[in-house]
Amino acid sequence: MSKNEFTVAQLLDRVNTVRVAEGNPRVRALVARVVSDLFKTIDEMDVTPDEFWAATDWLSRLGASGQMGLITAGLGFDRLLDIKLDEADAQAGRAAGTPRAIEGPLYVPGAPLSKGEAWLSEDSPSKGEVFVMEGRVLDIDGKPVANALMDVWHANEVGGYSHFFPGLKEFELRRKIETDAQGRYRFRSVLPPGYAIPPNSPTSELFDALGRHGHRPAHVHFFIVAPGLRTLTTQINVPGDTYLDDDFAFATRDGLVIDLKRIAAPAGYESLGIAAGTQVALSTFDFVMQKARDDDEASPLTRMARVATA
Ligand code: MBD
Ligand code: FE
Repeated sequence: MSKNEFTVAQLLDRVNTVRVAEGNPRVRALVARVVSDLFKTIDEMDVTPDEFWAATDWLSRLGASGQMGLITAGLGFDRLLDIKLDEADAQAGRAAGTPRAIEGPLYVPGAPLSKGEAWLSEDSPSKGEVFVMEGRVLDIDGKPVANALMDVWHANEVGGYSHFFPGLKEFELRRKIETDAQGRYRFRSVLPPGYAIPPNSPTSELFDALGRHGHRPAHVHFFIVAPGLRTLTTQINVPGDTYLDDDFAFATRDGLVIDLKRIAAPAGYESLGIAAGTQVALSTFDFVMQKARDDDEASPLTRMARVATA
């Protein structure tokens, strides 16, 4: 029998078993599974060499563009991971508190920190309705959480996020707010519109080929950390958006579409630059955090920071 002439099955077996060292068993098992599935896809769907090399070229361009996180969101992987966590929580009888929602690829660490409240659009040319969101951070027993650290970030009026979109200031529409002694937070910003994937990019290439749009409904991201509590990554949605139930990232959730009241502001918001009588879109929303089962669940690290320290 020849040592160097293979059938597909023999080649796959060689690829998946050849080694000179132990390596990492988990990585070995995962790569073996993925390679096996791809061999099968190529074999059963008669993938041509041109199709295969076009796919690798697209992946190379995707990596170089920094848009990997758009593709994982748009193909449902971010939401899949959340559904898996929700399922584990339901199994463990700990499905409670504010629902989690995807972090997305557009978080940036290091936003300015302030106590109790923040003005995300202060010193920024961002346009839009004056938006005020306020409430408390609570634990699942309803106890206010003082000194919780809340990162909040969202897009500007054209769907651009600072750091990723040209022309915005470094931390424009990004802040970190520490809740006060009563667990309260509040912020002023501009009400964001939706987001759309960049045109003429590896991401738009794929979604065009799939006949899909690349729109996310208007949303605001949150990442909340407090000692002993399970870190909460979530997102609120602005009601009424065309894409509310048709998010390209599949990340809208019941319970996270806020109520918005268009009112004339009462007194008490002057520190956010809002004189009484100013028209504002106001939302009151409490975030409810689970107890952490271990230190890892209370980790202050966002998803890519976790990878970097793993
Ligand atoms: C976003 O604003 C976002 O939140 C996600 C998940 C993907 C692309 C843009
Ligand atoms: Fe987003």
